[in-house]
Amino acid sequence: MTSSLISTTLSRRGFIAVGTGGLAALALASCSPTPPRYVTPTSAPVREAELARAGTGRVTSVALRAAETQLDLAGTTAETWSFGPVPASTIRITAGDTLRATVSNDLPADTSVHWHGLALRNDMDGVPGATQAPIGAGEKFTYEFVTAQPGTYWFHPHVGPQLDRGLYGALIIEDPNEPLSYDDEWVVVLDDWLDGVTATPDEVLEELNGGMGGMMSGGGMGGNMMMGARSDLLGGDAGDVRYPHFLINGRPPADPETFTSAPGRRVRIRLINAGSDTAFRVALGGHRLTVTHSDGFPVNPVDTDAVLIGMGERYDVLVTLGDGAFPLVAMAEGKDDKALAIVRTGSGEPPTTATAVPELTRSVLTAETLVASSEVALGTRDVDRELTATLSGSMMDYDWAINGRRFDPTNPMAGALGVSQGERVRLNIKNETQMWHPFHLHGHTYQHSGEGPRKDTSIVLPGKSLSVIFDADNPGLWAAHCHNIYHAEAGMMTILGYTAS
Ligand SMILES: [Cu+2]
Repeated sequence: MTSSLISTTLSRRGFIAVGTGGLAALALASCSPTPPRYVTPTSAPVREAELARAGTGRVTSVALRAAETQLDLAGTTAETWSFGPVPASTIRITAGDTLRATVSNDLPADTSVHWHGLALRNDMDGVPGATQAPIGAGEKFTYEFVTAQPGTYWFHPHVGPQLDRGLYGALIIEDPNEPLSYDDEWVVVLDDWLDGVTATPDEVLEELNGGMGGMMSGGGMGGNMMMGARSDLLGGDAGDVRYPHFLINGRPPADPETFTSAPGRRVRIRLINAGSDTAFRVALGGHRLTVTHSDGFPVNPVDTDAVLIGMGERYDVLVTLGDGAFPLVAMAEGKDDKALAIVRTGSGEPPTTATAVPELTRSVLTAETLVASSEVALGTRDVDRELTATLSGSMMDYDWAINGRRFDPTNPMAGALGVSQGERVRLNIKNETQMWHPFHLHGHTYQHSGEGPRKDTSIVLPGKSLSVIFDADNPGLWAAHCHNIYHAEAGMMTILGYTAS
């Protein structure tokens, strides 16, 4: 083994990785005779990439306080963790400006904040074990970075299954030269909820880690594992976890948010799936949706009746409003339940979850049909490097993995995918499991092969492969993982590392 040599090299550079189990040197275990050295989050290439972003110098400062709280779900009180309200107050900033977010951790546990979808400086990506030490209980950490690309993003912790609590919010990066015209803009954050109602996310993870085998032998009978969630759109098994509530902007259907506008007005709706184990099928009763953006990046506009949105994905849609009161529904795919908000432009009884929404079963858009706008298409260029991420595992042993390896936070670079700065990279994501996975790459917005959309999170169906292209232009160590938080925590995660020259 030469890993000790490599960890010596890295520790001499002053870099220490911190896993959830405690301090650990960043050991680069590898079977090859000369394992690669990777650029570290605090290295010169990371600083140079940030300088190249040429920000405006204007700074937007926000304070995020993570703390224990109570969420009122139409009469059910849930003890949870959040950044104030659920979702957190939306952060808005203009592209090119610097976001300075000071996070105070008043939780009884480590935490962090990951800025989902942003090509930001690596040391601000919020992944303990790869890009920073966790923010300990009682500690503060200030994230500061240039927001280069306009679009719909969001933020959440990257520690354990904390994502499945109330610790999330939208991050909207406005385009100073916005090409779309619309009268109103609404942020719609979808979530599956159980924290403080039926279990905590940590209890769910423990139950799932026992696997279906453990459950059948009487091990984990917590009743949070869901079997038989079926969705044709997702190729079969839709999810692992049973949720008592599905929320839009933190509210259940019995106490829905009402968006008020007027007939004929054009609305931009920014849809964000902050769920942990649920894909949603979203429609607005009585309306067609025009999809304009996937994961923050523009696509050639497409009209549809509904969109399918996996965990971590975002879609922007434009709608011209009719006259009346309409249900904005997010059907929990395969789980026989839904989230609801109300759009009101005129008189009429408020819709409920019982209101028929025929749009849900008409045309349902998925990313495969989208084409990137020409201004964000990556363009033709020879591929310099081809990488494969094979997704494996099953419900039986809950042994989710990438390239045959379950992520080990004490040895995060083991099995890392290496790239060199400046390369055009093809990444083939092969799903060899019997379940769909929303694959997410940090720090980059790849393009689905061919003319496909720019995205950072993509649904990969069971038994299928997805090929994506990206330019390795953001040096550092970047997590790549399933955005089912329970799959990621069980091991379906790896690191994309830029090799040091
Ligand atoms: Cu998964």
